Amino acid sequence: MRIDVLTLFPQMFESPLSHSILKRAQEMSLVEIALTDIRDFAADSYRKIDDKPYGGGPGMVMMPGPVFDCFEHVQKLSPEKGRGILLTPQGQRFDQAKAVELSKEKRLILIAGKYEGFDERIRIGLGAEQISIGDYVLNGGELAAMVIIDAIVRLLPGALGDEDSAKDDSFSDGLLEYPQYTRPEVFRDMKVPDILLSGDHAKIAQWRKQQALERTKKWRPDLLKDSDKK
Ligand code: 6GU
Repeated sequence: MRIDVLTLFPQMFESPLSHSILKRAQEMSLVEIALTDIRDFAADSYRKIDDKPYGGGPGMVMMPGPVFDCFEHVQKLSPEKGRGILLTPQGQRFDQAKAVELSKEKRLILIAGKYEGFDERIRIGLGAEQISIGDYVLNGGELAAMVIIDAIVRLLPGALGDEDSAKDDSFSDGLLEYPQYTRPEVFRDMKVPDILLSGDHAKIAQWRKQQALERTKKWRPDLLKDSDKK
């Protein structure tokens, strides 16, 4: 998979991309992540990429020229056309189902902008879908892009090492994850449930399913309502 990110702050991505699973997935060539600075496509020597909104109002709006030029340049960097995604709080909410869907693409082109917004012609002209990571406002799309990259890359076959570990995650079956324990058997008077020490794998699987269901009911009943609708 190839992921291109168009951003005004490519350096923000350095640390998240150079640690842990994201680092290893790139080293293993499961994913190639390329960052392009939108400011390199500014038309003037001041490297201006935003301007005051027509009609007045606070903040600055990203100009269409640099984003279009940057997008068209990036698209040519690889033969695969790619699925364009605009990161904006007005987008469709990102969730695990979306992560699974996007993890099957050959190429994604993520466009991170300033929170005040994009000139409307960017959305219309690029025909990109809009994605938000939740109902709150971030200063820009960069952190959202990193969240999306992280959620997608861990789903790529081989990324986690242990093939089964993504399947058991919270949300992958619409439920929260069952409780996990490791050594020691007793910690500050809290004991690991006997069933997990029993060696009875069928009973353990049944117990885990039950636990997952109970904690979802208690902590995230909205998830159960969602799954009724499907
Ligand atoms: Cl994708 N961008 C911004 N600026 N804020 C957000 C967001 C994206 N998703 C949630 N809040």
